[in-house]
This record gives sequence, structure tokens and C-alpha cells, in this order.
Amino acid sequence: MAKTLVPVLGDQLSHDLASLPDDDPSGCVVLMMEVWDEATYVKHHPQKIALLFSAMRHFAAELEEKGFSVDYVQLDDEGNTGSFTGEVERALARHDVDAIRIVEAGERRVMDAIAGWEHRFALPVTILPDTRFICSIDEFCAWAQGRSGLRMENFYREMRRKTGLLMDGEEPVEGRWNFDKENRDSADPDTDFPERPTYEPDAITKEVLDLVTERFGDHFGDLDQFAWPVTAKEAQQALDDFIDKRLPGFGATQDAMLTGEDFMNHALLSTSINCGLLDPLAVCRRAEQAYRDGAAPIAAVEGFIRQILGWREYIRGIYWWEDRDYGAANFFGNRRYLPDFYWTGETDMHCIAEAVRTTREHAYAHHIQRLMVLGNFALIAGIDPRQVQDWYLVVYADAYEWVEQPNVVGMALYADGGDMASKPYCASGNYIHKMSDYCGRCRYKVSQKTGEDACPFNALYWDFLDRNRDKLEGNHRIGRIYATWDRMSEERRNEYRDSAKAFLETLTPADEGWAR
Ligand code: FAD
Ligand code: DLZ
Ligand code: SF4
Repeated sequence: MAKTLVPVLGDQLSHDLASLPDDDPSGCVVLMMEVWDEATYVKHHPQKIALLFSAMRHFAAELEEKGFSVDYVQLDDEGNTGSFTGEVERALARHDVDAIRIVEAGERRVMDAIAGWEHRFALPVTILPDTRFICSIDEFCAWAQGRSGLRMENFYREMRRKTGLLMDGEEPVEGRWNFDKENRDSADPDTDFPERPTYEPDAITKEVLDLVTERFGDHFGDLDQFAWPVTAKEAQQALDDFIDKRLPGFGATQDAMLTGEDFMNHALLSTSINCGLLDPLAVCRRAEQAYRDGAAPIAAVEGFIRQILGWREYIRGIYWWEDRDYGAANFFGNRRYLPDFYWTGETDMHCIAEAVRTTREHAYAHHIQRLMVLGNFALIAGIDPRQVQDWYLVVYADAYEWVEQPNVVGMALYADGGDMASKPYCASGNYIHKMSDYCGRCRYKVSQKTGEDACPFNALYWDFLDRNRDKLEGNHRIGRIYATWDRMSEERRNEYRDSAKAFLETLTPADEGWAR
């Protein structure tokens, strides 16, 4: 009897995936494909490719153990066409199949390809909603429809009500929706943060690491410190480790940065959640339980749940809500090339050098490094948003366009003119100084505003505001800053402008070959 072909993509590694039957697996053939197109549409960090290939191979083995028939195509298999569509076509020739069933892809690029399959293969293709997200695309669009501002906080409250997470009936626990104010501490450099959990690579992972070294050795990033969970079991251990050791301190140091402390109290769970090894709702429920058991304070638990139930779901909704040309948004009309130090880390700006180092070593930087160091610099230096997007999509092991793009375009760069954020996340060196130990180790002086030794963020910050006055002065959250600018003498203002200009002239454009 003809079966149904069930392609499972690299970020769909969940046993409760909507396309996989939970009773009798005999009616389907699962197709999993390592393809060149996916591995190279940008030159992903080698750790991301290794994570995906190893996790895919482990997942295929688990499905086979459960009785599924799995057709797994490896990257170097003879005849591999290098694309999802090509591999589905070859699989249709190998199997007696009369239909295709697939869960919607995370990214438009892949959805576009899937949309052509019914016509091309003359078979019914069922595309199922991805039920692993807590809010469906339709539900998000219904929420967004007709609203003037799509603020995350409003969406988050809806999600709290919908799931009952941290709710006492109709009210938020402890009478407050948001404990963000408690989560803005800097960190004591002497803090003993827990070690990052690691997982012994098994034969599958070792084979994949060799493959990635051989085939993708020219991509940006190191592979030798690869330590991401590659199975649901390991991801569960990572969650246990976080809940026990780091969740209680998560909130307080959420926005802090320290030299050499690459992980602090962060969860390190985005890689596992994004490829399906962990379920986001289950992660939130686990954190809530820690609060209800008295094992973690409300400010930490609410702060953590807000990241997943609020930010993650909201970001995904925005990706599908916005037009397909969202990635081309450029509110400030920025055209400057990405500087080469985003790839080399070779800069005297210690904050940037640190953020690029951890990115290269671990395919990871924590949120404030991504937003307030690397993103903030790109914003105030006026870097072309497309080049910034490419960089973020390449360098992080958790990067997929649906999550990277809104975070870069909407949150870090304000390139959408405020669809997402109520004001640009622009800051001078003072913010970084307050939240980190970086400035004490930097050749630049954060207290100095202009001149060769001054922290570049200082002049760039004012120059950004000055350049974009027409676009920002009317913003009620940032407009008032112009009163401070106007109180400066013209001479002082020119010193800022000249300092920014002189610094920007020292930047060397990156070789675009790093990204594509
Ligand atoms: P924690 O800081 O411990 O947070 C817990 C969880 O909350 C994360 O695992 C993640 O699932 C979720 N989360 C928190 N903030 C966000 C957010 N803004 N968007 C989506 N999920 C969030 N996250 C990605 O998963 N992929 C990306 O490509 C990505 N690109 C980013 C680019 C920029 C410019 C910025 C500012 C943020 C980006 N983020 C991205 C969001 C965030 O920085 C990462 O999710 C986080 O650093 C992952 O580390 P963690 O698991 O230790 O997270
Ligand atoms: C990121 C990635 C990489 C590097 N390689 C593959 C692959 O070879 N096969 C696969 O199925 N998925 C891969 N992925 C993840 C996909 O890019 C991801 O599933 C899509 O972005 C979803 O839209
Ligand atoms: Fe970064 Fe400026 Fe501080 Fe140096 S002084 S670490 S460039 S913020």
C-alpha cells in the first residue's frame, strides 16, 4: 500500500512533531536530508552545522528505534542533489508514496520551496501548523490586526492568560506582570558562575565533527569547544542544570557582562529549543515549578519565562506578520559596510573584542552582548542592516531567519522605524561601563567624550542622534534627549561630530566572502 512521505527538517527534531503519527508509524516514510543548500545559504558557524547534523542523525536513530522507516540522506551520499526539493524528488522515486505531509518550515525561503511541491510532484501536500510554538501564526496575526503598536508586553500578558503560567486565576502571581526593574544589576567580577555543562561526543558526533572540519573549515568560527546538546536527553540535562544552578541568579545578572565569563547565569537553551530538542512550553512550566517549589525567586522566574513565552513567541509572530521585504527595511538609510572586526575581533574596543571572541569560540554570545555591544555599535555607526543581518545569521548556533531577522531589524537596529521597539536601543559607553567590567580593561577611556582616546561609543552615540534628528525628535521616549544636545555649545557639538567622523574613517570594511 502506498505510504505518505514525511520530510522532517533540521529544526523539527521533536518526537511530538505534528506530522509524525503518535500511534502507528507503518503508514509513513520519514525523510531527513543533509543538503548543501541549507549548510551554505549563508556560511554558518561550523558549530551550528555540527549541532544540526549530529542532532539530525541522533533523531533519525531514535525514530528508527520507535519503529519508523527513516530514509536519511547524508551530505556526501552519492547523488545528493543539495536541495530539499531535489531530495524529495529522489525519495519519491525510491518509495511507493502517494502523498506528502510536512510541518510548516520556520523560514520563508523554505516555505516557498515547499509551496511548489504539489504542482511539481503532482501529489497532495499537506502543510501542518508548527504546534511547538505556543502561539500559532494565525493567532498572532489576529492579535496584531488593527493594533497601532505591537508591543511585546501586551502580547506577553495575553500569553500568560492563555497558558496560565505564573497566574493566580485572572491575576499575575505576586500582583505584578513584570519584574524587569529587579533584573538590571551589574555583576560582581568575583562571582563564581557555574561551569557550562558539557556532553561527551559519541561516535555520531565525532564523525560529524570530522565531516564539518573537512567540508566547512573555511567558515567563521572554531569547532574545538563544541559542547551543545545533540539529543533530547542531553537537552533535558541542560535544562535540569540551568534550573538547579543558574535560574535562581538568572534575573539579577541578566543584563550584566564580564570579561571571560561567556555564559554567566544564562540558560544556553536556545540552540536546543530552536531545533526541537526542548519544548518551549515545557521549559516554561519547569521554571514555574521551581518558583512554586520555592527554589527560585519570582523576579528570576518571571524574567526567564518572559524571554520564552513573551519575546521568543512575539519575535516569531513578527517574522510572519511583517511583509516579506522586512529584511530590506532601512529606516535610517544606513549604508556603511560592516567593519572587519566583526569577523576578526581585532579592535581596541574591548567590549567588541570580547563579544566577537565568545561568538567565534562558542557560536554564542549572550543577549546583552548581542544587543547592547554588537547591535548598538552597528546602530550608532550606521552599518547597512542587510550586512548586519547576514553576520548574525552566520555566527550563532541558534540563528534561523525567523528569530534572527526581527531581533536584528526590529530590536537592535530599529530599521523598521519602530514596528517592534518603542525607541532605538542606542547607548553611549556609559551603559556598557555600568553593566560590565569591560571599560577598565580597554585602551579607550569611557569617561572621555571626544578625541583619540575617548570611548568611540560616546561620540558615535551623539552623532547618531544628530544625524537622525528628523526621524527621532518626535519619539516621546527619546526626543527629550535633544534638549541636552541643544544645551551644548556649537563648538562642543562639532567636537562630537568630528570625533565620530575621524573614528568612522578608521574602519576597514569586512570582506563579504565571510558571509556568503
Ligand atoms: P537566555 O538569555 O538564558 O534566555 C532564555 C531563552 O529566552 C533563550 O534560550 C531564548 O529561547 C529566549 N529568548 C530570549 N530573548 C529572546 C529574543 N529576543 N528572541 C527570541 N528568543 C529569545 N535568539 C535566537 O534564538 N536566535 C537568534 O538568531 C537570535 N539573534 C539575536 C540577534 C540579536 C541582535 C539580539 C539582540 C538577540 C538575538 N536572539 C536570538 C535572542 C537572544 O539573544 C538569544 O535567544 C539568547 O542570547 C540565547 O541564549 P540563552 O539560551 O542562554 O538565553
Ligand atoms: C541550519 C541547517 C543546516 C546547516 N543544514 C540543514 C540540513 O542539511 N538539512 C536540514 O533539514 N536542515 C538544515 N538546517 C536547518 C534548516 O535550515 C531549517 O530547517 C530551515 O531553516 C527551516 O526553515
Ligand atoms: Fe567599549 Fe568604550 Fe568601554 Fe572600551 S571604553 S570597553 S570601547 S564601552
